[in-house]
Amino acid sequence: MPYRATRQEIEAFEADGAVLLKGAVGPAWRERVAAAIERDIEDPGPFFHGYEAERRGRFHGNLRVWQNDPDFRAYCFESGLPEAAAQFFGASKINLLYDQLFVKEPGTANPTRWHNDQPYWPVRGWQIMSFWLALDPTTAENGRLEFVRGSHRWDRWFQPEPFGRTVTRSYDDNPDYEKMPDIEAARDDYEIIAWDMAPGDVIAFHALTVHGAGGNLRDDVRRRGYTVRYTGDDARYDTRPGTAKPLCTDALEDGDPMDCALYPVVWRREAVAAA
Ligand SMILES: O=C(O)CCC(=O)C(=O)O
Repeated sequence: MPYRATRQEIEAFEADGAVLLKGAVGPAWRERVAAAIERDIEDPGPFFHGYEAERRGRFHGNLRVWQNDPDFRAYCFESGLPEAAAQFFGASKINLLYDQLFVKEPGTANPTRWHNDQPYWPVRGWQIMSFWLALDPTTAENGRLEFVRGSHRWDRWFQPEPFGRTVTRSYDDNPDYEKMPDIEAARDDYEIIAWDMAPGDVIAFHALTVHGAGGNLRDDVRRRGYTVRYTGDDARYDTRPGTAKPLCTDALEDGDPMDCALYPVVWRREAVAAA
């Protein structure tokens, strides 16, 4: 069954830029995603961006994994999250932007730096969001996500930087972007929101919401997160500098609607109405 966002969840998303969807993903999907994660760790697809941890542990990151594994693909297309995205925006059409893995094995102390996502992505528009699925119990001790409440409405675009010291991927400078302030050093100046999560809980958040995560300081619990990102009616391909190269495509020109093989349409209101 597609997840049905409540009015309160939609209002919280609009006001805060992030909302917890308790138990949004059931055990059958979780099992399929968890098995696909192990397959990707064993034999990563081409956009692997993991790194050895500073002391112990290991971080496995990868993106566009839906193109390598039928179970990731099925989750992105059929899990009901596209329809949930349509509910959050009142959209008539949803495209898959991409999916991404963030696995912090026990003891991986590296935090996820504070950032907002849209500066990394070659897309403009407001209807752009992510769903971060927890596969493990996730708390402050093993790297739960944190969000700056309402920061999606700042209209501030922060210069992308690589995640993790050993990652060589770089981003072109964009003169219209600004440097991310040191939020960690001034946490009291921001209203930071976070939720402990159980497996199957999802956080829905806007592409401009500033967020980060702690390291996994537990020895006994993994922290497997799997994010799927969708765009709605007003999204247009954007060739501005500074975006992630694996998300750029020659199939689109600046200003085009997203529809193409890389960004497939995964939900349409008229198709649902016709059915
Ligand atoms: O899981 C993490 O540590 C980071 C997740 C994230 O930044 C995202 O999904 O946009």
